[in-house]
Amino acid sequence: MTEVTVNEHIISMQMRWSPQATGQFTSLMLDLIMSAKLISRNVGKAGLADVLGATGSVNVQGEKVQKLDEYANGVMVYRMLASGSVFALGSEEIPEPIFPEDGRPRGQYFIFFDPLDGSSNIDCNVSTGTIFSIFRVNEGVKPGTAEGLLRPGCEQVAAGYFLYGPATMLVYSTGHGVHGFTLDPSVGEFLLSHPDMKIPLKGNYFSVNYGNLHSWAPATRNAVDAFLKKGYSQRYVGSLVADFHRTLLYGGIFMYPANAARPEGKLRLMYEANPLAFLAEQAGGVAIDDSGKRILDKVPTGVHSRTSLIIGSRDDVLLWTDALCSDAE
Ligand code: P6P
Repeated sequence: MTEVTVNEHIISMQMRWSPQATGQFTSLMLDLIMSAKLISRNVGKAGLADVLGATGSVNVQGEKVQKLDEYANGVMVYRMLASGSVFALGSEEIPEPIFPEDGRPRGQYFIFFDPLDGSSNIDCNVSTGTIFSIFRVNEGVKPGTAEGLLRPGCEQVAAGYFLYGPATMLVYSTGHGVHGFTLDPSVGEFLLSHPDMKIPLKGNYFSVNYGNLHSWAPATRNAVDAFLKKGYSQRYVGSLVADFHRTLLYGGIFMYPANAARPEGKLRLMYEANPLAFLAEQAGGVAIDDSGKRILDKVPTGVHSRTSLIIGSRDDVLLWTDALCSDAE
């Protein structure tokens, strides 16, 4: 089989779908890929170098910052700002968006990312990931404030994630299907391994943290239990990228409903729910919040807006919605 590198794939997609492109998006993606290779390298040697454990600080989310969070965020911020393709960037680890300094090259794209999702699992060698969401900046938006960046996910021009697992993978979409690449360490390249990914219309797995059972609303509990009654198997890694990747490949449903502690939901709209919802829909799946609203239609109120997330196979999300409504009757 002819081995296709991700660089070749991105350029072929640009030539096919955006012949008038300046190449700035391609350049941004290549800088993103280099960032992920560096993060993958450090995640991969976690137990052998002094990169495990927490830094002792707490981020804007109130979460303990792991040493690898800090490293991953530093690599992403440096390379995105140096790319010359970026108007602004927003990160889970940073309170407000960052803009290239005056006089530095500024591009037409802005990117939101979770530099190392699932990092609380890193010390026990569970898969983690980097999730990214890319928008084109609108005419007239001035740098310096988040105002022009808070756009609904349906306006993303690209989204994806890097999965640092037994293999390091990149799964991304520019709105023309979902494509998966696996890093071949022997050549240091991401090679096309999962062309045109489609999520099965129905799966046999449901993925939820049952530890939140007693803080769910009765309708939520009823909807989650519907999968138990249907004989689905439960899988929950506790690392969103890993749980979503399994759902994308095998089908099924991932649920993080609102609960008493998190009435607006736990996951972040801009750099967790939106990019995965973009991929899910491109792969023939569905992504809603637990009130049934399409994730990609939700207008963020802030860089770190949170949402509930119900995402996966079309028929399984329908089962959730039916169960929720049947309880309401
Ligand atoms: P809980 C990891 O911290 C994360 O943001 C996602 O990767 C993951 O899906 C979720 O939180 C797990 O949350 O409350 O089940 O531990």
